[in-house]
Amino acid sequence: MDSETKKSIESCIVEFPFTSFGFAPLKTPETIDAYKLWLKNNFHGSMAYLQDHLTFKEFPKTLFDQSRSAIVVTKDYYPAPQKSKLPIHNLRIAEYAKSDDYHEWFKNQLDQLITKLEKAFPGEMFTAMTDSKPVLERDLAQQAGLGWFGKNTCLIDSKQGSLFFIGEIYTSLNLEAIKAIHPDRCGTCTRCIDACPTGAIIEPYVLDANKCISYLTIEKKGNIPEELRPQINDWLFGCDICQTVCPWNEKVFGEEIKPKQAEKLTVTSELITELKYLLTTSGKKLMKEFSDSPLSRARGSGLKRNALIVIANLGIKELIQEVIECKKQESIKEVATWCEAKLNSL
Ligand code: B12
Ligand code: SF4
Ligand code: SF4
Repeated sequence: MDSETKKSIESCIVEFPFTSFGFAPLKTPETIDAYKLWLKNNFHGSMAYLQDHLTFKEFPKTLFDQSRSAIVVTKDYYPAPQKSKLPIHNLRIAEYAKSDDYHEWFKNQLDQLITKLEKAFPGEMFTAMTDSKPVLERDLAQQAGLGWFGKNTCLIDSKQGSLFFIGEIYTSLNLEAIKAIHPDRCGTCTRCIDACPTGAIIEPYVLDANKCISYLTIEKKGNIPEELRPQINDWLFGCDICQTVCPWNEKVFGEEIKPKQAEKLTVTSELITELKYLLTTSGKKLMKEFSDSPLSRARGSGLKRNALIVIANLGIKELIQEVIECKKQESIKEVATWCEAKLNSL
């Protein structure tokens, strides 16, 4: 890679509000064996697509003809770069979900970057992705020098923390890394492992998704195992605990990031109104209202299921009638019955 190529790409990238970027040649990821073991142990739960993606992740050049390397980009999501129009402001949702869906706006920014790159490099191939194609993104970003794998499995940068998305552009250009591999700075710290309410980080760098609140509230279809429901506490969608306790995020974002998950939410009339809205609005209407938001990933029935768990955990007896009504819907009947029993036992 000559310095002209590097300079030319950099001058295209700096026009965008990205957090950091680097380059990585496409090769078998260093951590592919960890990925294979993770799948073998069924830590991916019902996310069967992660198994189907194995070959493309192991041999990245097979995903697109001509691709040889990747331009890897990160974008901070805290504070929210794009305020979403969600009718939810009081319930606890993961920070990344407070913006519109990054699969849209971040991907659009990457596509706009491609338009510039195509002008600068006519005849070369570029394809943008962010959590949208079979790419082992944390490994790729680590190879591009954009962070280290934390014990919570998130990629962390000592200046940016870990509250960022990863996106990449595969290209036919032959690019070499421009940044050194980031050293592991977890040291003897185990804060994320100790703070995880469900024990999902079963050992440093290994997460069992079956136990993770993020998986349970976003990805899992159907019922959530009863023994895990109390630990979900008041998380309606996603979970940030293993990141907000991390000293590297505290260092970047200050004390404000720390107490976010410390105590239960106060039950206010606004909070009750939001939960009532989730229970009484049809699944179809919820999907329409949340169409631009990451929350749509859980679908209407998933959001209602999560709301019922939050209601039970916060002991919101004011919503008992709405909870009983939910028993009429087959997909949430079991959790509504469980929630009713919890409220009645108070
Ligand atoms: C499936 C998935 C999930 C699953 C499983 C998460 C997981 N840790 O695997 C669930 C639904 C739980 C999830 C949750 C979240 N996710 Co997610 N998720 C993905 C997805 C689609 C695949 C991840 C994957 O391949 N997992 C497989 C396992 C084996 O990989 P891993 O856990 O990352 O582990 C790696 C390292 O730990 C390392 N490793 C393993 N053993 C060892 C041992 C040593 C010694 C070392 C050094 C390293 C090491 O190798 C592994 C493979 O590279 C990616 C997008 C993509 N295409 O890559 C986004 C992605 C990882 N998710 C992302 C985000 C933002 C989240 C959440 C923060 C959302 C939220 N707030 O609820 C949480 C974070 C939870 C957490 N602690 O990971 C971002 C992460 C950005 C970052 N800074 O790291 C990604 C990259 C999406 C994106 N494009 O931005 N996610
Ligand atoms: S996201 Fe929450 S539940 Fe999942 S590993 Fe982190 S702290 Fe545990
Ligand atoms: S909390 Fe500690 S162990 Fe966990 S990722 Fe952060 S620095 Fe590493």
